[in-house]
Amino acid sequence: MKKLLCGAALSALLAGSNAELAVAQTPKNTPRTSIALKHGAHDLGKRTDPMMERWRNYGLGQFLHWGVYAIAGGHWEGKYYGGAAEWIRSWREMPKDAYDNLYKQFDPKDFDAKAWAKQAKDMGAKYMIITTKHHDGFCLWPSEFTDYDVSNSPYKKDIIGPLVEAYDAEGIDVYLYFSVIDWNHPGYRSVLKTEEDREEYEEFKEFTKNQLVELLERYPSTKGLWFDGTWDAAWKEQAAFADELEAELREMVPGLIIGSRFRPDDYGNRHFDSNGDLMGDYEQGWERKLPKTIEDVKGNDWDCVMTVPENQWGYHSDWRGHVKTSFELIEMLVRSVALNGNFVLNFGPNGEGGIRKEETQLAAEIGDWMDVNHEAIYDCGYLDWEKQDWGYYTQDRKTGKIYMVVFNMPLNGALRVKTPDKVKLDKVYSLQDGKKFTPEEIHKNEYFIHYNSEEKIKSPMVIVIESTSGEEGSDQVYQKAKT
Ligand code: H79
Repeated sequence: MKKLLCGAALSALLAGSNAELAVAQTPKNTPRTSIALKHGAHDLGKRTDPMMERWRNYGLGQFLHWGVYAIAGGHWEGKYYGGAAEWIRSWREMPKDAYDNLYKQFDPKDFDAKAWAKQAKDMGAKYMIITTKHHDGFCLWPSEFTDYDVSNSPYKKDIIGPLVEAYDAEGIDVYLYFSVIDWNHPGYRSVLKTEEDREEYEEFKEFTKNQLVELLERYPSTKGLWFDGTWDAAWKEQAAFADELEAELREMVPGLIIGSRFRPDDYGNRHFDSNGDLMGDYEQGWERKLPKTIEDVKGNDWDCVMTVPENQWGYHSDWRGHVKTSFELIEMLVRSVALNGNFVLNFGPNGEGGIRKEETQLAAEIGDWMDVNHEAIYDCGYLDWEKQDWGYYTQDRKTGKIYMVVFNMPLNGALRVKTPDKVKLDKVYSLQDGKKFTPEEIHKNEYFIHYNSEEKIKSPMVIVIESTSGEEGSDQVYQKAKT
């Protein structure tokens, strides 16, 4: 430890007087409490205030990636770009200058904030995250601090305001996505190599702060900020700045929710500080991937953000490769909830502001399932019963009701349930039609719930268990074999 601190002090000396320049290398996941940090995690454990409780119980969210990249739609001069559509500016074949002039065509005739909000509501989303500014720097709100915004496009009008209003009206909480990477700002750097870089980056930091304050002032009903593009070496040096800025933003909106993807710690570690503690209100590292077990989430809140194709966030007119089905997405949603997380599904509207038919179809299918089964999602989380191959358990945090969400029905219709000691299954019934099941006790703490219907199951089915923790049953029937 002494060595590391000396290293930090030394690099501070070498880099100049500013302590925040001192990004020493520490191994990831250093055992906790070994390192004194000024800018590590400030509060350990989960937040329990009403705003965070609300966040925790959302279950399903919607992500919206929209910007001038939607105009290109993954193509430039007839050539297909296979990368993520919102990254097309970084493609060798597309001149930066051509990209930076796309905003002159931004005039989305089909944009209808209310229609988007209605669709999200019908899908069952409880919150929405909108890209106010992606890495390209184009702002979907009229910003006082740059000309590269929607007010200078032919559309002229604010996009964020109407979205906030429309989603608020549907009772869907709005979160603002903000990319710290900004390819348009002259002071932005991914690495700080020279003194001049550092000077210019100071202006960029001021600009970043101004824009964030501006967003919260303009849209005070914002529930949280979803940061992105914070992995650069330059940003990893900004522990003190980011820490102070985060505190200021939290001060502006009481209860504001910020995940682990914003600030680095004193040593440039991200998400988890040098002592292994989560920085921010929830873990924000589950992008296009999901945890497998409850151990993977380390007792933290978390969200998973997911694309419909493999890796397209912004609109790409030509999706290639596997496109996820509603069955797969519902499984991801249920797995997220079963492991105490939220699942956020991405939509990439096109350059005219229309939502493509594949996404509309998926939203409708998920919505149909949620109409019947939302009880197994909202307010639900992890249940400490042994996982079975048929699917996932979730449990309502308030009522204690247990939900079996069945994705793989056994050929014989016998769904195995293993309970902890002393648990009694009082009532077992189908969520869809209330039809009762009589569990067959096959061993101590082990049952079959027999699904015998001839009807073909078309979508994941939910069985509700109401249980009590009662007396231990007699052991006489279940004698262990001597072997
Ligand atoms: O906004 C979405 C993405 O654009 C952004 N975060 C989500 C929410 C993001 N995902 N990954 N990255 C940014 C890191 C960039 C990875 C890259 Fe690449 C690999 C950039 C260049 C190579 C992916 C593949 C993008 C272009 C090609």
